[in-house]
Order: sequence, then structure tokens, then C-alpha cells
Amino acid sequence: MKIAVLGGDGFVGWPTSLHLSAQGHEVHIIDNLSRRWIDTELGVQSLTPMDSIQERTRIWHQETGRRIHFHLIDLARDYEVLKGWLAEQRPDAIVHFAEQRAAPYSMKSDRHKNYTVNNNVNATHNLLNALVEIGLDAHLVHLGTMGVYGYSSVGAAIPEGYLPVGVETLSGETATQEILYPSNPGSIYHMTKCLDQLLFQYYAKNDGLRITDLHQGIVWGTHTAETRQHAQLVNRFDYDGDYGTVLNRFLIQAAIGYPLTVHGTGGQTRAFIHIQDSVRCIELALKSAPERGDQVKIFNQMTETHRVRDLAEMISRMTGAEIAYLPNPRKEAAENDLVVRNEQFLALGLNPTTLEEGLLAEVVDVAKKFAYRVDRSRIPSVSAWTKDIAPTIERDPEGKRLKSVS
Ligand code: USQ
Repeated sequence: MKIAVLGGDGFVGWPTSLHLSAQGHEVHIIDNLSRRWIDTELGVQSLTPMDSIQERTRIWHQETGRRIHFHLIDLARDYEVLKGWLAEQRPDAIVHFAEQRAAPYSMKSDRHKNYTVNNNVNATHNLLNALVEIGLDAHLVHLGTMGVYGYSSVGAAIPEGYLPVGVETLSGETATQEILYPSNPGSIYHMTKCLDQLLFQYYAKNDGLRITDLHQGIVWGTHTAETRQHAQLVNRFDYDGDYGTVLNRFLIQAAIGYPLTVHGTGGQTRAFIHIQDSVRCIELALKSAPERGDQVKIFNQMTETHRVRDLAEMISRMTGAEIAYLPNPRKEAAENDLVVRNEQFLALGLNPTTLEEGLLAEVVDVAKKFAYRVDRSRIPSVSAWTKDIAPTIERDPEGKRLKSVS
């Protein structure tokens, strides 16, 4: 297939592009390189040294003989350019990762809130609008988030996207309906993914677009089979307080002797998936496209759930790291249970990579190798969810004073 990977320079986009290319697909990365600009804005860098996208694709060609094409396009701003590219290239499938994906970044200031909403919602809408306008029946696979559901399972497992409900009619009978699971976003970023869901629902119904939405949990790990093939194919690895996600952060913190930064009691339960499974799920979703006229196909892309403090304790036992229980910069439930259904990917052949010491140790080894690149002052998460919370988070676990909101 000819596949466009929108956001193919990012943390999941890059290993996905490599994986799809390795499977023999013709891969075109479309990216505005915004993630690299945000690194510059924040004054941070990937733990792993990353080459330019052009250099990465050159090495991929050198190692495998396969070509990955790169096109510098901003989906959210360059509507006509995007439409023109799609009309000319007519890909069979489109994988859409091209959104600002960090909750703390989206909460940093009013400017960051505006940027995240404008970028994410416009990018998705421009894409859908262009597909209809040029009459392109490409299968669209979007990377969504488990966060659209909120994280409370009210004693029942979270279904894959849709919830059957009974509504009492005027005549007193019960009419059954299947609705999108009620959205319950916990950040501006997560809210944009909820808005995406409505855009997808409308365009699938009105224009018959074929759309798959993947509600992904927190990704951990760094290498996939393809990124391991050459030092310059390495994936990015974020450890900073805005873009680093919890398990990868704990692993790098353990590697450099920094106390593990648990927010609050660490009673938050979240869904997780290893990066290798994440790229495999994209491949499986591409093979299982909906028909024209179908409702949006929704998968829960996760393999296990864990409580944050259990992860910290496990890593502490494994490495001897200290644990710091910090004031939580986020407005979120202190404790929650989470049960999630994920039978669809299992039925398609996903064989989950669960948390096991070997893979955790691999991340610690990567972190130790590149520890010299870590700026310890960028580890604390200081993006506060509300103005009331901001003054409460002014110390980092090493006791130095921090600016509460930068
Ligand atoms: N947390 C800590 N300590 C840290 C970092 C985070 O205790 O040092 C806690 C947070 O307070 C939160 C949980 O860990 O309760 C998860 O935080 P996270 O930063 O790992 O994940 P999140 O902000 O939810 O976002 C990440 C990705 C996002 C994706 C989402 C999936 O950045 O793109 O959509 O995970 S999910 O969490 O299932 O919604």
C-alpha cells in the first residue's frame, strides 16, 4: 500500500514509519517538525541523539534499500498544500499522528492551550475536509487516547469506544442505542482528542469516510526491531517534565540517581503499551479497515493497567532508586481503578509485550548510556493544571526551588 504517515517524525510516528516500510509499504512522512521546534522552545532535547529526518531516512535506505519519503507540510495551516499533495499522491491509507500530544505542555499557559486546540483540531478537520473534497477513499487510522474516557471505570470495564444505553421512551418502553462512550477529558490536550472523535463520527456518517480511531494508553520503552538496526535510526526519548511520560521518566530517573517523581499518592491507575506493540497495532488496524458507510471503528490500544506508585515501587526494588511523593501539579483523581477491554487487537493477533524486567532494564541501559545528555533541572513537572495548584509545586525532589509555571 501507499501510506501517508502524518507526524511521522515523532515518538510513535517514526518507529511506525520504519515498521510499515519494513513490511514493504511505500511510506510518505508528512510532518511540520513541530516536535523539534518545541524542544527548542522548552530548551530540552531527546535523551537519545536524534538526527534530522532527512538523515534518518537516508540511513534507512542505506541499511535496507527501502525509501521513506519526507514532505514538510503543516496540516493545521497549509490546507491547500495538504489537499494538493493528497490529490496528487492518492495514498491508500493515512496514519494520523500529527497532533500536539503532551498534556502538561497543553496546560502551560493560555498560549499553549490555544496552540494545542488550534493545531490539533485544525489538523484533523483539514484532513477530513480534504479527503471529501478530492473524493479520496483512503482508510484513515488516527492515534487517539485512552484519556477520552477519563480513567474511572465505575465498576465496569471501559468498552472499545461505544456504550450500549437504554433510554426510556415517551410510551414507557426502553429504547436501546449505542453511543460514543461519554467523553471525560482531563487536560486541554485530551479534550482535543475528544473533539476529534466528534469530527470522525460526523465525517463517517455524512461522507462515508473510512476511519479507525485508536485509543492508546501510555507508551513505554524506546526501541523497536527497526530502530535497533542502526544507531542513527534510534527513536526519540523524552524525559522532561512536559513530554516525558510516567514509566519512561521513572526508568531514566532510576538510571541517573534522581528520586522517582510520583505525583500525589501515586494512586492513579493508567493503561500502558510497549512501543513495539504500538507499531504492531497500527499494522493490524491498517489490515482491518472498515467498509464505506460503517461507523468509526474504535480500538483500545493498550495491553495492561498499572497504578503509578506500584510502578515506582517496582522500579525502586529493581534499581534501588528513592521515591519522592510530590504535590500533584495536575487536577486528577488521587486514586482510581481502571479496567479496560482490548479484545479486538488480541483477536487480530496482538501478542502483548508486558512489563517485564528485561525490557525495563533495557530502557535503564539506554538511559545510562546517554545520561550525560540529561539536564536534571528539566525533570520536574511544573505545568500546573489550575492557578490554585501553581503555588503548591515550587520544589523539586532534590529540594531546589523551581518556578511554578514557566
Ligand atoms: N505522573 C507522575 N509522575 C510523573 C509523571 C506523571 O506521577 O513524573 C502521573 C501523572 O500525574 C498521571 C500519570 O502519571 O496521573 C500519567 O501521566 P503521563 O505524563 O505518563 O501521561 P499523560 O499525561 O496521560 O499522557 C500520555 C501521553 C499522551 C497519551 C496519554 C495516554 O503523553 O499523548 O494520550 O499518555 S492516557 O494516559 O491513557 O490518556
